[in-house]
Amino acid sequence: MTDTTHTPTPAHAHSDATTKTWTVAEALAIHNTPLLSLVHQAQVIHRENHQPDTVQLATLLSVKTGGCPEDCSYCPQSSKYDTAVGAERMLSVDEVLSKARAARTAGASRFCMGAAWREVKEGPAFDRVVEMVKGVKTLGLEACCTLGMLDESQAQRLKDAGLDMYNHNLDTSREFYGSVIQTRTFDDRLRTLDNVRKAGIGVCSGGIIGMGERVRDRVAMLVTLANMSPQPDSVPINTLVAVEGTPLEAQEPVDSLELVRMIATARIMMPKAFVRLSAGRTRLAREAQLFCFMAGANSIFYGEKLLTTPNPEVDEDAAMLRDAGLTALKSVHHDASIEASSTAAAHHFAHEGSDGPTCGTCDLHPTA
Ligand code: SAM
Ligand code: DTB
Ligand code: SF4
Repeated sequence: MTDTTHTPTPAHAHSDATTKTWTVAEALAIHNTPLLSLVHQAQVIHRENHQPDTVQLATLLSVKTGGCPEDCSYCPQSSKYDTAVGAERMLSVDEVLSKARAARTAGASRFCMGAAWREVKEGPAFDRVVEMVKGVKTLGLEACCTLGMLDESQAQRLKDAGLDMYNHNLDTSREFYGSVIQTRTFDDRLRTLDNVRKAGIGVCSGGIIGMGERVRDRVAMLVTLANMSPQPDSVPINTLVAVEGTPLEAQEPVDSLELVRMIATARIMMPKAFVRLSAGRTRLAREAQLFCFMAGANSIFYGEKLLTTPNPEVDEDAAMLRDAGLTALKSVHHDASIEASSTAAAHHFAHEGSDGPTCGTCDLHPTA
């Protein structure tokens, strides 16, 4: 049970949130604030730091699925567990760029490529990822990768190819980490994040709730992230997708209000970060998703699949954003070609649900 009996901390008390050293006690106090006061504080901070009514759309693609040697208890791609996901061949650069083009047409500004690897190894597979990154940049999209552990020179190679962001999640607290993953350590994760940061690539790091951790573990993870210097640029908050065959297959789903608390706490502690409402959206009614946006989430994974599990349909998301008057964020890098992609998003949302002959601009929608 969440303790909601103490006095809420006023928003202005966290004005130095990006540079202060956070403690678990402070984070817990924020997290356990009465919900409406918590969401109000988070929304005030959100508006001071971000364009309101705007959501970043990032499309994910698994470029190398399954057969991973790691034992992450939540993951259907681990070869240690008997799940419906098997080891597949790596996609070609052309296959990936065709998916990236489709994501741009649908209105995404960021394209994130994932591989079920423990770590990057020099060789043809990594060379191919480098080509994928260059190609995605040529399309005017922001490029993100999540490939497991990286050393400094590999991070530099990705940076030279144009990589904007690297996703590498802490997943949970240092204390709970060993209950979820045994084949690598929390410090291994921190080392890769340092290598990413040193190369000048944006840091995307967050975690998963609903794995059996305590609230204390959730906020301790946020404390580690918020005490990084600088704080991460993006913080994905996933709720566990309990996949059959994984050790966590029988976990009870997280209550959506717990997710709202986690997002609001992340927003207050890391005012400038993009807080991404990540895996688990198919279980959320759109009202719950909008409550997450109220609490400071301003990014989603957009596209009918995450890596191996379903995500809401593009049309469903487009309708939710349209009905709430939310627009797709233009690139955070303000590149003219990316503006073109978000114009495509605006176009997609405007046409969504309208009747009439096919639109001459995109061939996808009826004209308004
Ligand atoms: N292999 C790389 C790694 O672990 O960093 C990259 C891909 S891995 C699938 C990326 C992240 O997806 C994990 O760190 C975890 O946070 C998230 N993830 C994986 N399976 C999940 C699940 N069943 N539910 C929620 N999030 C999940
Ligand atoms: C993140 O935090 N969540 C994404 C992305 N980063 C790579 C992955 C979610 C994966 C959910 C399970 C699956 O689809 O396999
Ligand atoms: Fe492998 Fe990443 Fe899945 Fe862990 S989360 S098993 S490292 S793909």
